[in-house]
Amino acid sequence: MKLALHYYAACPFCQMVLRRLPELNIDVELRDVLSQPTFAQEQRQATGRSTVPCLRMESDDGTVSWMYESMDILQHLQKLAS
Ligand SMILES: N[C@@H](CCC(=O)N[C@@H](CS)C(=O)NCC(=O)O)C(=O)O
Repeated sequence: MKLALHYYAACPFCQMVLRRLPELNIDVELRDVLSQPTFAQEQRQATGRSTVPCLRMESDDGTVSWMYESMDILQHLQKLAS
């Protein structure tokens, strides 16, 4: 499973997730959608939304799914980390 967090720095909901990442010790690629618009474009094409934070999850068979809501993302990452 490959994980990537779509975020931008000024977003407080993103900061909530970002702040917790070090303690979770889980490998999450950080994708700043403002400095890397192709990531924003991919997200919008896949989900029809551009809200951040958004967690991109790519399973080993290449299937990609997306998760919104900072609290849901945190809970999910906590589950994966434990
Ligand atoms: N309830 C959401 C709120 C997320 C949210 O409002 N994100 C803002 C940035 S701080 C956003 O992406 N707004 C633009 C949009 O929704 O298209 C969460 O907790 O993740």
